[in-house]
Amino acid sequence: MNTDFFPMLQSETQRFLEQKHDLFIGGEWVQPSTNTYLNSINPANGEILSQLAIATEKDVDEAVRVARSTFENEWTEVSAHEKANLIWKLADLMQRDRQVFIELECLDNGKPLDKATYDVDGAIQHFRYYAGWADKIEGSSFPVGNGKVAFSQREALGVVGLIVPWNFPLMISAWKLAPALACGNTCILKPAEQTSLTALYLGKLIQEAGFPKGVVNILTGAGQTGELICRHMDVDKISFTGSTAVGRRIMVAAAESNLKKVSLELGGKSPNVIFDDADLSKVSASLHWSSFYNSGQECTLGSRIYVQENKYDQVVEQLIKNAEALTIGKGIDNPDLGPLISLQQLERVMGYIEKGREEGGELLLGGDRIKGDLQNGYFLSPTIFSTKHDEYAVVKEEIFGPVVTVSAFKSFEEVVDRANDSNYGLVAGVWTENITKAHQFAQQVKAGSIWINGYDMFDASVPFGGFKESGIGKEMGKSAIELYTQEKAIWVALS
Ligand code: TXE
Repeated sequence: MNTDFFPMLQSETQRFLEQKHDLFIGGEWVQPSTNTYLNSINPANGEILSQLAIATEKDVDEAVRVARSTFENEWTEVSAHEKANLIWKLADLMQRDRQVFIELECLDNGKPLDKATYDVDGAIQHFRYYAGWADKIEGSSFPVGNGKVAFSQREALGVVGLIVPWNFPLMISAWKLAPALACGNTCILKPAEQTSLTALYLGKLIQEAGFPKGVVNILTGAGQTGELICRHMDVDKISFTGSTAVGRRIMVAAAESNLKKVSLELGGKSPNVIFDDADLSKVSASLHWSSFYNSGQECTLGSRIYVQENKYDQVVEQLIKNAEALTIGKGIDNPDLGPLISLQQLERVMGYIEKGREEGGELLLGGDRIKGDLQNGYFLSPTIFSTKHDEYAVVKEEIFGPVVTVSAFKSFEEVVDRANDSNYGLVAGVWTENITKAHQFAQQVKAGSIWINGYDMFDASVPFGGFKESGIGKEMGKSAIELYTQEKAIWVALS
């Protein structure tokens, strides 16, 4: 670890980085059974940042055993009010150590400091929001009559596996952990192998908050560890965010084991549509962010831009200008864009850029790895392709890097068809000052969220999740309560 890289870190962050990180099972930090660790790399300089335990089958078995026992014997006995207090206390501790989380996220993932701050604050908001839900999970009663009474209650599922990707490590952990706990489950959290530090630090605070041991267990490791959790016969549910390919494997694993419940938040290839009656000053303030936020590593990226033909040149010129002005650098220096997460991801994205060129896309900007001071990190310049065909791989497939395509359209009907011409259906953006047109678009486009005259609008209270191959189930809001509970109907015969 090169400490010159981050001379001004909080001492708590420094201390945490210097540790070798073990597994969190039954409220204790334990070595992995085979004593093997993986190196997690700082994406801004390619150097080793931390060492993470690899959880094996034996470790997964032990974590599930403890989680089951805690669920049956202790957590179920804790009142809903007390669960709410514990979750709220965890949020307070996160607030206290907010700066440590920000620094860890920024180093581990490469995020700019202000974007890491947004994530940490969002994660804290999630814990507070779901603390509020813990004692409000209600059932229904049904007017069956005929000398009978019927009502339902929502119960925890039991042991849930929460598998998290590397693009929003703490935020997505919170999206899953907060409702799972509020609903009364015990949890096995599996962060991504590239970015486990904030989840592990959260483990320290879970210990301090006083949750019963074994309510939250944190297993680090690569995909094999995730697969073991998904195939385990005593795990009741998997909540996964990641690639569509792994999402399919998880459904197979669930089907081939105990038919555990599965919810998936997968990829996207989202259309961002600009009509000629849009307020172009609003578009200009947003379009470079919806195209390149988190260096394009976000499932909601507005990666297919469609501009109505008579405003095409103007919008594209402004987008290029704004994208050129984006600063690129190490997250800790708070640029606009940080590095990609890994060399593998960089190569994958560069491969798409090459393919885009070969297919006949016109490269309007970027396409290059950044050299000079940043050459050891995984930095890529914002890249814009103008495309004439929607069949190009760069238009069809999720790239997950700072690469967008732009093309012109003539009519409302045409652009709705093109927006819907995708296996994905996560989100869609639309820009117009005509409220009727905006609502018609929202009705006709098949996506889980529609953003009108804005982009990447999120709140803990609003459901989020994809249509089509973008996923199954909705996270956030009241919807997540349904994801982490099951409804039991109870009948009474009165005579
Ligand atoms: O994701 P993976 P990767 C997309 C994006 C990206 C591509 C590849 O297109 O380029 O996926 O990224 C765990 N059983 N998204 O390969 O493999 C893994 O350890 C159970 C979109 O890094 O899906 C990690 O914790 N778990 C996305 C998590 O799954 C398994 C965010 C995600 O890794 C597993 C990330 C298995 N067989 C990537 N294999 C989004 N929707 O935001 C891996 N994992």
